[in-house]
Amino acid sequence: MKKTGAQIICESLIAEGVDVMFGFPGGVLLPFYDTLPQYPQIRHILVRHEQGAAHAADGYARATGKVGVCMATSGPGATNLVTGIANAYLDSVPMVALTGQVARPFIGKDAFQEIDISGITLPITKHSYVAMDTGALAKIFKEAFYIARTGRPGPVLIDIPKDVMQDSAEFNYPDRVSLPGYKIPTSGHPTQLKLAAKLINEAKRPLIIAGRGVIISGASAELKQLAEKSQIPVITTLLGIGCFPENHVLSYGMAGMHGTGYANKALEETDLLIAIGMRFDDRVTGKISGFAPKAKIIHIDLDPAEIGKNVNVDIPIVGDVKAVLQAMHKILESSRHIEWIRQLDEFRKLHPLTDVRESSGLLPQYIIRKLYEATNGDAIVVTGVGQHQMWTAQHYIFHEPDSFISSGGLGTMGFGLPAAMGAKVGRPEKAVWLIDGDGSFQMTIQELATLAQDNIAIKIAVMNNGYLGMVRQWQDLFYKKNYVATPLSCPDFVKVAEAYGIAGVKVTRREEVEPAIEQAMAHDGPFLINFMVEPEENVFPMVPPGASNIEFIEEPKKEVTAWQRRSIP
Ligand SMILES: Cc1ncc(C[n+]2csc(CCOP(=O)(O)OP(=O)(O)O)c2C)c(N)n1
Ligand SMILES: [Mg+2]
Repeated sequence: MKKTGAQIICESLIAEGVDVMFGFPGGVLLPFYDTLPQYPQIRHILVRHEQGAAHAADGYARATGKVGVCMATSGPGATNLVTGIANAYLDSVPMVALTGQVARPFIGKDAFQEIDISGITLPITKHSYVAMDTGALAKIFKEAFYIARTGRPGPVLIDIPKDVMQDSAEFNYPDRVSLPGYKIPTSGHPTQLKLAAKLINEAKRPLIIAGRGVIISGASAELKQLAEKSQIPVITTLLGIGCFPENHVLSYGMAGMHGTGYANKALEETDLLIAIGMRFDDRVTGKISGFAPKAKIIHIDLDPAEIGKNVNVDIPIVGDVKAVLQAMHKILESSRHIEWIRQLDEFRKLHPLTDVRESSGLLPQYIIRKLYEATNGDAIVVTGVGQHQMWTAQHYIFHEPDSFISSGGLGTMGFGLPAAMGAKVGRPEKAVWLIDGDGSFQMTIQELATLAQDNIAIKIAVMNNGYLGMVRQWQDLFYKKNYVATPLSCPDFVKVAEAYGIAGVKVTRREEVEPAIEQAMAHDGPFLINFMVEPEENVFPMVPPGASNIEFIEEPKKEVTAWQRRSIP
C-alpha cells in the first residue's frame, strides 16, 4: 500500500517498538508533525531545546536498554542535537536521531536553515543516512535501529528532506537487514578463553575491573557468578557502576581519578587484572605507566578497536561480554583468595571514603548518603557533571545495572535534567532522582517546563555550592586558589521551579535534609530541593592529573605535598 514518507517514518517507528520520542518542530518537519496524530501509539514529548531531546533519548535508552529516539528540524535544530549525539557516542548509547532537511531541490544551495548535519556528525555517529528517496525510508529505518542497538551500541542519524516526507511510496517494512560489511563478534576465541582461564586459575591476586559493557551486554548475573566462583574482587569504572552490586562483599567500588583509595590500591597490587567491557579511559587509568604495574591483563571487549588502544594487554578476548563470561564460567576452577581479600579489606580500613565528618555546613556527601537511605538504594540516580557527580558515584550505593546514569566520556554539563526526564519516561514505575550541580542545572534548566507540561515526576536535588565546583577544585589545588570564572550566581531555584509550576524547598541545615527528602518523595509530581551546600568542599580521594592512580590524595592536607607543587600540563 502507498504511504507518504511521513507515514512511513511513523510506521517504521512503530515497527521498531518505539512508543515515545523527544522532539522539537520546525518548517521542514511540518509534514511529519501533520501526520503524527494518525499514530497515537507514539507519544511525542516536546522538549524546550533540542539538546534536551538528545539527552532525554539518551537517558531513556540507558534506563530501558531500548533505542532512544529524538528529532529536530534542519539547521539550528539539528546542530542543537550535536552535543547530545556526541554524548551518546562516547558512552555507547543506542539512539536514533532524526533530522529534517531542506527539500531535495534546495540541497547545496545554502537554503534557509540548510546545514550538512550528516557531515557535522560523521565522527560522532556509529552510522548515518541522508534519505534521498521515500521508497528507501523503511529499509533505512530498519538498518538504523539494527545498527544503533546491536554490537557496541551508538547513535545513528537519519537526515530526511522535507519533500521525501511528502512524496509517497509503497510501504513494506523489511523483516531482516542485509549488511555484509557489519560484523558483530559473538563468543570469544576458544584458545584465548583457555589461556585466560589458565591465568585466572593461577593468579594469587586477581582483580576484575568492570565497565559499562557489562551493563550493555546484560551480563551482571554472569559477572557475579564468575566473581563468586573464583572469589575475585570487583572494582568498576564510573560507567560500570551498578553492574556489580556495591553492597556485595567482593565489591571495592570505583577506581580512577575519584575512585576509592582501596580500589586504586587493589589496582596497584593485583597480579592479574581482568578488564571486562571497559575501554581504559584516562580518567580510570591515570598515568599509563603506573597502571596496574604488577599485573598481567586480560581484556574482554566486543569492540576490537579497543584492544591495545590505551593499554597493552596480555590476553585480548573479543566477544560479547555475556557470552564470554558464560563460556569462561564453564572452564574456570573454583578458587579462593583469602589472603588477597584480607589485604583489600585492610586497604579499605586504611583508606575509607570520608563522608560524614562533622561540619557546621551542609555536606553533599551527607545528603547523598541520606538519599541512599531514603530510597533504599532503589532509585535511578542521574547526575550532571562536576563534584556532585563524583560524590554521587562515591556515596550512593548502587545495587543494580542501569541505576546510575551519568555522562562519562563527554562529561556533558546539562545532561542531568533532560536525561532524568528520559529515564523517568522510560521507567515510570521507578523513583528517579536527579542530583545536579548549580552550574550543570542552569545549562538545561528550561526542561523544567517539559517536566511540568508532561507531569514527569522526577525529584531534583541541586547541590548548590555557588561555584563551578569541580573547576574551582582544580584552581584550588593546582592554580593557587585563583578562582577565575568559577564563582557562579544563580536564580532562586525554588522560585524558578515555582514559576514553572513545580514545587520545591530550600535546605540550609543538616536537620532539614531528611524531612525535605521525605517531602519530595511524598509529593505527587516533580519536586526540587535546593541544597545550599558547603561552597569550598573538595572531592577526595583524587588522583592528580598526570599522576599514577596510587598517588591518590585523601583529606585536604594543610601542608603542600609534592604532587601539589607539580606543574600541571
Ligand atoms: C558543557 C560543559 N562545559 C564545561 C565543562 C567543564 N566543567 C566540568 S565540571 C564543571 C563545573 C560544574 O559545576 P556544577 O554543575 O555547579 O557542579 P559542581 O562541580 O559544583 O558540583 C565544568 C565547568 C563541562 N564538563 N561541560
Ligand atoms: Mg556547583
